[in-house]
Order: sequence, then structure tokens, then C-alpha cells
Amino acid sequence: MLTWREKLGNSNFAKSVGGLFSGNPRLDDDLLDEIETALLTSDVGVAATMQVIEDLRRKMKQRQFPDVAALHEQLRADLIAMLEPIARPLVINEFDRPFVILTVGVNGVGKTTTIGKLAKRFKDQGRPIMLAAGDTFRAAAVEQLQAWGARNEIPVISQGQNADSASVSFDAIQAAKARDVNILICDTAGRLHTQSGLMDELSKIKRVMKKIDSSAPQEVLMVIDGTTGQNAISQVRQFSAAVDVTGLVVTKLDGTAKGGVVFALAREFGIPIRFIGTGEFIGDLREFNAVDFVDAILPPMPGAA
Ligand SMILES: Nc1nc2c(ncn2[C@@H]2O[C@H](COP(=O)(O)OP(=O)(O)O)[C@@H](O)[C@H]2O)c(=O)[nH]1
Ligand SMILES: [Mg+2]
Repeated sequence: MLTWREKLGNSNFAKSVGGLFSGNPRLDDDLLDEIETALLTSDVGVAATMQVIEDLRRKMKQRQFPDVAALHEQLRADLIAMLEPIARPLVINEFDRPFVILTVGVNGVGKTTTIGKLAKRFKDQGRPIMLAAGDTFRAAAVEQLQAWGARNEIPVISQGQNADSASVSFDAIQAAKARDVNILICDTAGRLHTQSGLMDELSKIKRVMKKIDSSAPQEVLMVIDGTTGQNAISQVRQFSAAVDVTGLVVTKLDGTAKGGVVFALAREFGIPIRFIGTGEFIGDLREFNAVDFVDAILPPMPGAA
């Protein structure tokens, strides 16, 4: 398996922020300005960027940095500190039967792909798992999940295209209870915050789930495309208003995604990032970890061991 750095090292963040340190820069205000610009263009967002730059500026004024390497080290520490509070893994209780994960997000962000990756991960942990084909909007979506379930010997509850998504979820929780399944992951159709009917449908799915189990869904997992930049912020705001998002997955951080959006999300919402998606293959899902993430997108100081 590729390392985090091999997967995330092509990000715009790695190139623009990391690149500043490779040219033997001088320790001065210009360097701080350049870091500021690089953070902003990597989607870190204004608030998170200001927080980092102000800390660096203050410490530079106090002559706390003997050299550029020391500033680099502080930048790394500040970035890690920003992510540490939201790097909280998804904990699944053995005794939740089922622990229901409701997957939500905009179209094409990687919901169904992430469900496949998660299912594989949980199955490998020996947990009995079931999927619900709640994206009833497109026939292909139901088939996509069914085919995937068949290949991996994971049961998929579905009612076909155009079925009521809430009713699929209701059936699925009942089936999961009957079969003593540990984890049920429910897919949903992608939607935009402007589609108020579809946003209402999400709240309805939640309400219907609660009729069977008042603590369901145990996790509302919102999937975000890491290449969408600052738009991700408004997506999370809108979905949170409709269904109270409890965890995030940021996908497509392989390739040239800017990567900085992770910091913007951390700063803006404080919602835990559970996993990151680093490719189209089944194994391309990593539990989010602040140190590994920062060390992957911020190259080490050149010349440092
Ligand atoms: N490069 C890359 N592609 C991804 C990742 N996750 C999903 N995709 C691709 O994104 C596209 C949409 O994925 P899908 O799961 O159908 O999105 P959905 O509409 O949210 O269910 C597919 O082509 C996936 O292969 C990822 O982490 N990295
Ligand atoms: Mg889908």
C-alpha cells in the first residue's frame, strides 16, 4: 500500500506551501506573506489561515525562530493542532444491533464508493454488516450497490428504483435487527441544498429510522469531494441544518486536490473527520489522523533528517 505521502503528496497544498521551503528562503515577513497566500490558494480558508499566520508572526516578532526550519516546525505544529480536535475515529459499539450509518452528500462526491470501502473494512473486522440501497433516484444506483454486495457477500436491502427511500431504510433496520447485524450502512441519493424536497426527504429518513430505534442513525456521515474547495463549507452547513451531520469523509484527496479544505472544515465546524478517500479502489480509505495527514501534505524541511 502506498504511504500517505505518496497518496497526498501531489496535492496543491504540498506543492504550493511545501514549495516555499525548498528554495532556501529567508526568514522574513515576505516569507510569511508567501505562506499566507499559499494557504489561501490551497483552500485552507481565511479564518484558519489567519489563525496560523498570526501565530507565526507573533513568534517571529518574539525571535522564537532561529532559522527557517524552526518556522517550518511551528507551521507543522499549528496545522496538526488545528486538526487534532476533529481527528476522532468512528467508534462502533459491538452491542449496537444495528449501528446505523446514514450516508449523505451531494451527487458524485463518492458516497457509494465510500460505502463499499467501509463495508469491506468492517467485514474484514469480522462484523456482520448490511447495506441499504437508499439511492432510489437512479436505477443504476440500486444496481451498483446490489452488484457490489453480491460480489462481496454482503446483503443489500432494496426496493428498486423510485421506491421511497425512507421506507427502504425502515425495512433495512428491521432486517438488520432480525439478522442481528452489527452495522447497517444506508446509501442515499445525492442532492443539492437548493432541492428542498430532497433535503426534507433526508429528515424524513431520519424520523422513520427513529420509529424503530430512537438512537438511530448512530452516525450521519457526510461525504465531501476534496476537490470542491470552499464550496464544501456551504455544503456542510446546509446538510447539517437538515440532518445534524456527526461525521465527515473527505474523498478524492489523491491526485491534485488542494487538500487545504480539511483545515477549513476543521476550523469552521469541529465535526469529526472520520476517514479520507485516497483513490477509486476498495483499499483507498484511511482513518483520519492529524499527524499523518499534515506530514503527508507538508513536505519535510529540505535537509532535515
Ligand atoms: N480519485 C478518487 N476517486 C474517487 C474517490 N471516491 C470516489 N471516487 C470516484 O468518484 C466517482 C463518483 O463516485 P460515487 O461513489 O458513485 O459517488 P456518489 O454519487 O456520491 O455515490 C466515481 O468515479 C468514483 O470512482 C477517491 O477517494 N478518489
Ligand atoms: Mg451513489
